[in-house]
Order: sequence, then structure tokens, then C-alpha cells
Amino acid sequence: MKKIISGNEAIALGFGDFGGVFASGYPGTPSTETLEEVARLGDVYCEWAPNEKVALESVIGGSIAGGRSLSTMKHVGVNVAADALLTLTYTGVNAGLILMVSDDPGMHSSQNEQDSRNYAKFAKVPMLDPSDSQEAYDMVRVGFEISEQFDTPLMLRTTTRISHAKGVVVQQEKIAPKIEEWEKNVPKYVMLPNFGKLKHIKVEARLLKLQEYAETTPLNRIEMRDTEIGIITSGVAYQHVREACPNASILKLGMIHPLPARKIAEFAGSVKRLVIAEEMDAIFEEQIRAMGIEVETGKNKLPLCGEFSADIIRSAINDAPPETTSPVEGLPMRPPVFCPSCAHRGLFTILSKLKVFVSGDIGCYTLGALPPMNAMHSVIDMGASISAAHGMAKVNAIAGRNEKPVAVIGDSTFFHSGMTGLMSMAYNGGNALVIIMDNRTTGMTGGQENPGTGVTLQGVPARQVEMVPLVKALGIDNVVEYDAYDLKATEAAIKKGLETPGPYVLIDKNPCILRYKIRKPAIKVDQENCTGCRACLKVACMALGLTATGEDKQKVRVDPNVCNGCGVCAQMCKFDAMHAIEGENNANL
Ligand SMILES: Cc1ncc(C[n+]2csc(CCOP(=O)(O)OP(=O)(O)O)c2C)c(N)n1
Repeated sequence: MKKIISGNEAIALGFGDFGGVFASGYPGTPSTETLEEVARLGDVYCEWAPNEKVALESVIGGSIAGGRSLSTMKHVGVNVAADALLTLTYTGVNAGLILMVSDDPGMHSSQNEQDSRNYAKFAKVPMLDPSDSQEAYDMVRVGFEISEQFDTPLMLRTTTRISHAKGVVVQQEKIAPKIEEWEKNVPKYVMLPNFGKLKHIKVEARLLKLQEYAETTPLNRIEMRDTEIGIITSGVAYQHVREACPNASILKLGMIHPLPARKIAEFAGSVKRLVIAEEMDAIFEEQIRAMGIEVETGKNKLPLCGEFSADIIRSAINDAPPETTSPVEGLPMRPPVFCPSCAHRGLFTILSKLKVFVSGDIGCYTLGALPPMNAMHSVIDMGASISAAHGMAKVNAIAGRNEKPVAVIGDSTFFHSGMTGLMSMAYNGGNALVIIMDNRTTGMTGGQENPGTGVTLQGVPARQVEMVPLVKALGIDNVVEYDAYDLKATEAAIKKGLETPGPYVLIDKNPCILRYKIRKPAIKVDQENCTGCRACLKVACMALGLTATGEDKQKVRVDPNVCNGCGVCAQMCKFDAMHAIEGENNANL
């Protein structure tokens, strides 16, 4: 059967078709849809874990117990799971284990642009790099086979364009899942130093065997065309190379770690000019140069940062300036803003007013860093808001500065890795105000379930973690709920939290309006009362605009199709000019 699907859907389909038994991951663009699609298959077990480390460890357990297992995450998720990965490579697997990791060259929706191929080298595990949806699908099958044959975890890497672009996939016959024996094998699975030492030797030997496999596997293929120029490439870069240089010879690497040294030497020897076209780091190039092979074009001409395009490759190879023009000039900037009636808006309106230092985190609330709020002053990685605020407070105390930092974090991020930071703050006598925006969803990545939503990935009702008892159990005595839609109450709550010495936690429990489809009557502006002072515009809501320029001063207008009636703008109005239109409901959000 033929289907037109994305790379993420193809991997999910492959998991269902090639004997997949257990899948666990944590959302993160561009990987998220993979596990959501596994859930849609309906007949394969899958779950969201609270973070990537838990996801990978659960999958390790699944493999040890004998089921083919898959873990999905974005590139930075592997940093969280790396502790497990770097020892999993020693234990090896029972049933096949695939770690799918999605890189984001160009940083469409990520905090950094790290290249996961480094992890394959670091962990000494095989890595596959599909160039389209069909390959993504097929590589799940061969990935499980390699994992089982070589007793190794396997990394299946995608990039944004492979994860999200759609292509034809010819489906193969389904392989029924087969559960292996669950055996107790202490030297294999207990990584005490004495067992670990022996395992390290095995890992190095395995890598040599994998290298031999890489020499002969059809995953790495030479496409001989014009011998004037030969290009070594993989993944999405292969598609750009084909477009840019349709007549060039290509060594297309599908298995990108370990590299097939003999095949590379054979290819290099058969072409006059050798080009290495790899997005992001110079992983192939460094290894190929270390093989003593001369490379004409690599990172000397191709960028280390951002995505490739056919144009970038063409101009590097031909030493010519790029043909593409820059985006149309003169267009107004449209920075992303909070959704109309998102509860985060109320909080950041007040934080912006109070001009406190806000140690931020990763989620929808990160938009509070942008104008006009400008109310978030550091964002590092998931969970860092609380631990970083703790460090700031300690140094402030040493410096004699009387300023208490504020940490802002969402529920999914708190469950992911904020909890441990808060426990440390309680334990180490910290002094920060922590604000948890508990909107009962993982909003930023599209509203996934998490331990607070009361539902699993497969739609089964679940135990719902309660925030207040959890925070108290971590050692925090001052835990107060507040309503971020009520600006006066929010300001008072924050001031109290800042004045009270020691750790203080505020929790807003307003749900995500998008995820829970909350509709309220729109706000209407009384044009007679509106003075055009624009105080309401400070809340940065896309439902607000200005009336047409005329002889009068421009006044504020509200688009009833966009407004969702939270009333935060109305609370900014000193002239009683903004009111809800009772009984009316607004259009779709
Ligand atoms: C280590 C890591 N994993 C995953 C992500 C992707 N990601 C960005 S924000 C976010 C969740 C945000 O949810 P929450 O904290 O509940 O805040 P909300 O967006 O709902 O306001 C995720 C999963 C990431 N940036 N880093």
C-alpha cells in the first residue's frame, strides 16, 4: 500500500509494522508527531514520559524485557537522556532498541543547534540518517535488525525537513511483534566497574564490526555519474545536492556512524573533485581528512550554522555568489505573542511593571522575554529557571544585594526537571520566588498530555499529579495559589512573595485556553470613554488594534473574532472604556 506521509509518521508506521512493542518519549519539535502517530496506530503501546531520561530508561527496560522498543526526542533531549545512553551502549540490548532523535538545523524551534551525530560518535553506537519518508520507514526495520544483530542501541536521526516534509511510502507486510525471553544476566546488565571494563572492550570490538557492516550495506550507496565531481552527503542534504548538481557522482551515506572508510576511499579515488556536503558540524569531513583523503570543498566553503539549500551548495561548489534574494525588505516584524486570553499574559504584564529579574524557562511563557513585556532575563534549558534563580539568590546574598530573583516555569517543565531544582532550593536554604504556570498541558509543543493532565498519550484516564502537595513535599512551606487573570491580585501575590524571606512558590491554575478550547465573550471598547492613551496595548494582545487615522486621536479597537474575553486589557484601562459583550460568544480561536 502507498501512503503520502511525513518522516515522523513514517517512523511511527514502521514501528507498528516492524514488530514494535513499547515506545516512550518526551515532546520536542521536530520529533513530537512520531509518538502521537504511534498512539494513533491504536494497537501498539506508547506513552509520554515526564522527560527524555525517563523515556530512554523505560525503553531500556522494555528492551531488556524482550520487546522491540523506541524512544523519541528532540536533539536537546538527548542531553537529558545522555547519562542513560552512555552506559546503555555498554549493556547492549535484548530486543531491538531505537533512539529516534530529531535535529533542528536553522533552529526553527529550539534553543540551540547541536548536531546529534556527535552523540553517535560519543556513545559509539550506529546511526542512520534518512533522506525521505520511505527511507525513514525502511530504516526502522533495518535499525531493529542492526540493533539485535550487533547487540547495540541504534540512533535514528532526522532533521526538521525530513521529520515534517511528506513523501510517498510503500508499506511492507507487517511483522508480528515477538517478545524475547526476559533473562537475568548480571554481567550484561549490571554495570559495576568490573563488568563495565569488559563491556568497554566489547563496545570497541562492536564498532569495528559495525564498520565492516557499513562497507557493504546498501544503506551506503555510490551513485556514479560525472566523475568530474563527487559529493559525499546524507540526510536532507542529499536532496539539496541532487537538485543543485544533478550530474554529480554521489556517495550517499544512510548509515552515518561508523563511516565506511574503504568505500569512501574508493569513491574519493574515482572522482576528480571531492566535496563533502553535511549540514552543521564537520563530522564526516574531520573523519575523512583523518583518513588522509583530500577534500576540496567542505566547511571551508559550506556553512557550519543553519540549514542548507540547493543554492548554498551550488554557490559553494561553483565559487559563485548565491542566487537567492533575501526575504522581502521593509515588511513589519511580527514577533510571536501569547494567544488571546492566555493566562501567561496577566503574569508578564505585572512582572514587566515590577521590573524584577526573571529567570526564565522553556515553554509558551518564554515569549515574556520579547517586547513589549521584556520580562524574562535568562533562559538556558528546561528546568534551569529554578536552579539558576537559586544560584542568583546565593550570589546576591554574598554581594549584599537585596534583590530576590523570580523564576517562571510551566507544569510540563516543572515535572520534566524543575522539581529537583526546587528541592535543592528548599534543602540549601534558597531565597527565590518561583511562579509555576500550571496550565495543565505541554502547551508549547502542541498541548501534549503530562503527569498533571489526568490522561495518558493513548487517552486512558490517569492519576493526576497535584501541584500544591507536590511542592510542599519538596520542602517548600510557602505555597500560594493565585489567579493570573486578576492583575491586582497577581501584583499583590508577587509582592508578598518577594517580601517574604526564603523560598516562596506561587501557582496559577488557569488552564491553557487553546488545549481546553475555552471561549469567553469578547471585550468591546466604548469609543466615547477611550482616550487613546494606549495603556491597554501594554498587554501585547493581537486582538487589540487602533482605529483608522482621522482628525480624532486614534482610539483602541478590539477584533471580536480574535478576542477571547480574558479582560486583562480592560484592567489596564483607567477610563472604564472596555467591557465584555455579555451573551455574545466570539468566533473560533
Ligand atoms: C530537553 C528539551 N526537551 C523538550 C523540549 C521541547 N519543549 C519546549 S517547551 C516544552 C514544554 C513546555 O510546556 P510547559 O512547561 O507546560 O509550558 P507551556 O508551554 O504549556 O506554557 C517542550 C517539551 C526542549 N526545549 N528541551
